Amino acid sequence: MSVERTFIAIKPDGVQRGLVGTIISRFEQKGFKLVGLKQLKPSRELAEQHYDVHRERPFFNGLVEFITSGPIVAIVLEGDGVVAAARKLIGATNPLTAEPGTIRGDFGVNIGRNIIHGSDAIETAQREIALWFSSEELTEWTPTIQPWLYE
Ligand code: D4T
Repeated sequence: MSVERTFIAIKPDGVQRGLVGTIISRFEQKGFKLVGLKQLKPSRELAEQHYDVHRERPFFNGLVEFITSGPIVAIVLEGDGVVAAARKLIGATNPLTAEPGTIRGDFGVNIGRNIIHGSDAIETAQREIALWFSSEELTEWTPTIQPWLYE
């Protein structure tokens, strides 16, 4: 078993469209544990740091404008293989080609409004969690259903 943590952000379009509860439910129902959860309006500096790898891409400025335009919901999830599994639940970057049944496939149509972010690797997740959350904001706890999720 590989217990991991991943960083998820429900982007301003997901919040504005009232999808916060639905999206969190999908991760809860899958069996992943919430260890961090908050709503915030990200600063430009935070958004630029988060998307630093895309700094030279043509969509960078628009992406930062979008992410800073309204509240986002920042989430840390924990579970076996959660980094890759959450990416599968989220679906392909372009919602138009994301599989039905995935979050982007079910709720989006445009790459610039793709509802949600999820870390793409364990190392990225560690960097993003440290960027968005302080250690005091993360809760260590054991769900009572744990024995029904893991043998
Ligand atoms: P994020 O990082 O938001 O989870 O998305 P992905 O990991 O699935 O995809 P990405 O890093 O390639 O893109 C980051 C972010 O930029 C937006 N974007 C991307 C955009 O607006 N136009 C584009 O052409 C691309 C490639 C969408 C996601």
